[in-house]
Amino acid sequence: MFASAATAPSSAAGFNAEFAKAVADGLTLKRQKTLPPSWLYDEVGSALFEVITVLPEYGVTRAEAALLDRAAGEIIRASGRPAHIVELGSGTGTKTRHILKAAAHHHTVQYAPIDISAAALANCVHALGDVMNLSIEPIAATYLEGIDTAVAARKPGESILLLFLGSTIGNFTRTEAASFLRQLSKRMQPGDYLLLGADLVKSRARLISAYDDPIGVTAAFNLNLLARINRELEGHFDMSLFTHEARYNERYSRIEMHLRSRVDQQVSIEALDLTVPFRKDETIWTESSHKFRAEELPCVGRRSGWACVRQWVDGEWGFAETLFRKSK
Ligand code: AVJ
Repeated sequence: MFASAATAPSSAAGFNAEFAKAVADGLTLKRQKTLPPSWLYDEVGSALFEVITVLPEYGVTRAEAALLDRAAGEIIRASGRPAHIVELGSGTGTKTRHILKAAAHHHTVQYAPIDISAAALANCVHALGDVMNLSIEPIAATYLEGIDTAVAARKPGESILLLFLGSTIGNFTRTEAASFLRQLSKRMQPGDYLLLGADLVKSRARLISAYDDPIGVTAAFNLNLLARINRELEGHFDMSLFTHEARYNERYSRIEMHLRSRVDQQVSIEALDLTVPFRKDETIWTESSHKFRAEELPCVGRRSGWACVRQWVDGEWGFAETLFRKSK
């Protein structure tokens, strides 16, 4: 009676109409059931993702952090010492710290992390609160809405450096990525820059172990999506009846994460008034993670209103940081 509200896990969150709609839409598709990857990141999923970033098999985050550590000064100089830094997604700030410190070395810099998760923004503000000469203005919104807000705060003559790090771009198909970059370009002014972090194509074996690690953290990260449906939408998924699967699709050079049903089964989701049938071996496709060739990235930008200024590549893991200037 008394302590229940205080002790209930905050992940036993309330009803989210957008999540409900995404689940109802994705699990009633006739051919391939799918769920968008953004829903992997509730409180539990975000904590599991943090663990993924330190796994020896997942080199993405380490490679990017090392690149940004090494190149931060050059990036800031090459982007004309921007007065504003706007980041799509707030992460924990560990990678961004290098850039912010380099940018705020000579003058005060405004930093606007954009994230739909208020909890993620709070973590970010806390993590970066100690960087000198930095004014942090978090924006709780979708990426494009957030950019509109951030752009409105700029004064004449001040330029913006947009950060889109971590290979989040990889969640888009190549067509979607190009149109998203075009949307970004449209919102920017001449003299603005974009720094894009993208994971590169590497051997199938390395990719598979990065997305199907031996201690099962990525499996837990993926299965948590079903647990989230149970928590938030009164679902009845039995996690032991699904297995995590990471496939490499050579044709599109992307990892595809799935949850595979071990048996024929019916799963009810009470809050949606829905019963979902699964055949044995049928899957829910939960994420795509596209891998790029370093030379491909300047071309993608060029077709979407961004001219490549410079690229930094980590050859050990295979990760690229590409700096673009708004073209037209
Ligand atoms: C955060 C989308 C870049 O695709 O590598 C990590 C997410 N999924 N392991 C990625 C993820 C499984 C990650 N991104």
